[in-house]
Amino acid sequence: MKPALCRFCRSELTDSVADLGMSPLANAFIPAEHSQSSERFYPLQAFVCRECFLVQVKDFESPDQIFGEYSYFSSYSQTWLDHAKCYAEMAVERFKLGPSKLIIEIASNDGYLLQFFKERGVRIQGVEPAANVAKIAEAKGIPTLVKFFGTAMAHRLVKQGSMADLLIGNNVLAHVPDLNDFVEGLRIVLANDGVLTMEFPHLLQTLACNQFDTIYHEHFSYFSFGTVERIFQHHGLAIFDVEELPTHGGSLRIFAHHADDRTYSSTPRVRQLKDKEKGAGMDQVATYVRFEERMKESKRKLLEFLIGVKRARKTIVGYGAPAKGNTLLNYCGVRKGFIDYTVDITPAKIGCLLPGTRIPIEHPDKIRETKPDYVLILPWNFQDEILGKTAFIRQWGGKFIIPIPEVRVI
Ligand code: JHZ
Repeated sequence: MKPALCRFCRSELTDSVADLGMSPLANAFIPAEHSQSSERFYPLQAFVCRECFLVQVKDFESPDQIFGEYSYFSSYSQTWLDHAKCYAEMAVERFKLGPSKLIIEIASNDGYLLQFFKERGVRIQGVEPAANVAKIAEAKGIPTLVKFFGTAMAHRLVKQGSMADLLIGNNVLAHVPDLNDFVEGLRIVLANDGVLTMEFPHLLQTLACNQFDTIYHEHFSYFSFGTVERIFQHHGLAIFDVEELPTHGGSLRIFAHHADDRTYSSTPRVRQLKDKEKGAGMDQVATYVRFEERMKESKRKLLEFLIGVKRARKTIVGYGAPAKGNTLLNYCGVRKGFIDYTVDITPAKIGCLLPGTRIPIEHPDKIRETKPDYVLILPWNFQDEILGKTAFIRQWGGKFIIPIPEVRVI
């Protein structure tokens, strides 16, 4: 079989970073009435490109199939809403955004972010391909175009006179199969003196913190700063500032503008981060390839721990039904013999089964009813918020299990 090609630079992909075996789509929750139906599994393996160091999985399903009806609603975490509000306040201040300015957000989801700009009277436009999610944003009064973003959409926006003074894309870059068309679209729709900010999980942290569960088919690509800078440069965009954020296990927020725009000069943080990545070996294939062994060892340790708990006749339930939890459980082969059920506050997930493992998703109240000995926190990125909400399990001696970077009990 011929090797696949890098979706950015078209080099052959020969180096595996993580082979997670066969997995279903991580957000394809199974409605209870389909519990007896079969489901599709796809190879889940990440490769690194030797030329541009873009880490990526092959695409097996179209974005339509993955995002057409989406079960992820950004507003179901207070931590994330607080983060969004904080960003909006910073952006209004730093980029002097008033009623004459237009903000376009790509992948605006349920309006979790644009609502804070709306409150401040700035003009807003959301772009969100999942109709069921966009409907919630529309109900909040956030105008939303229900379509995938790319050069076609960018030309359409420009034609109607909508060029972005601030263009935002949070946790969307990983979800784009045609990366070049997407980034070219960003360049087209960005006003001449506009600013683009994007947030995405930082590959350096993904590798360093063993976050193999964040690899799933919906995340087509995984980015270091160096690789994003290269992709942006190729499309006439220059990154002038960057922030390291604690969100989603360690993310970057980049600030970019047109390569010929001199409004902002590059901050020292750009050089510092490049040095940090070089120091971490992000320009060497060996750094990426090493990841696989650590991932395998994590699987063994988690299983060893869970087997010990079950042999001691203790009960374990999950907290959360995040996409990453489905990679973790499917890769480690953790099914109902270990976990009785998981809980989630997202109404669209409650009553469904997890893809692959078929673990039922219940309302969080079920934890108080069944008093489990252990609660496995699947969205470990929100562990502080979840630990706060479920501290009551201590009343009956319950404990929490955090699976990433290595299994840990608290
Ligand atoms: P969460 C998401 O991945 C989605 P996921 C997406 N694929 C992406 O790119 C990455 O983030 C970066 C629930 N919950 O965000 C809500 C509670 O029930 O970690 C969610 O179902 N109670 C676009 O899906 C899940 O947990 C709570 O108190 O891996 C969290 O999912 C909280 C805080 C959350 O990610």
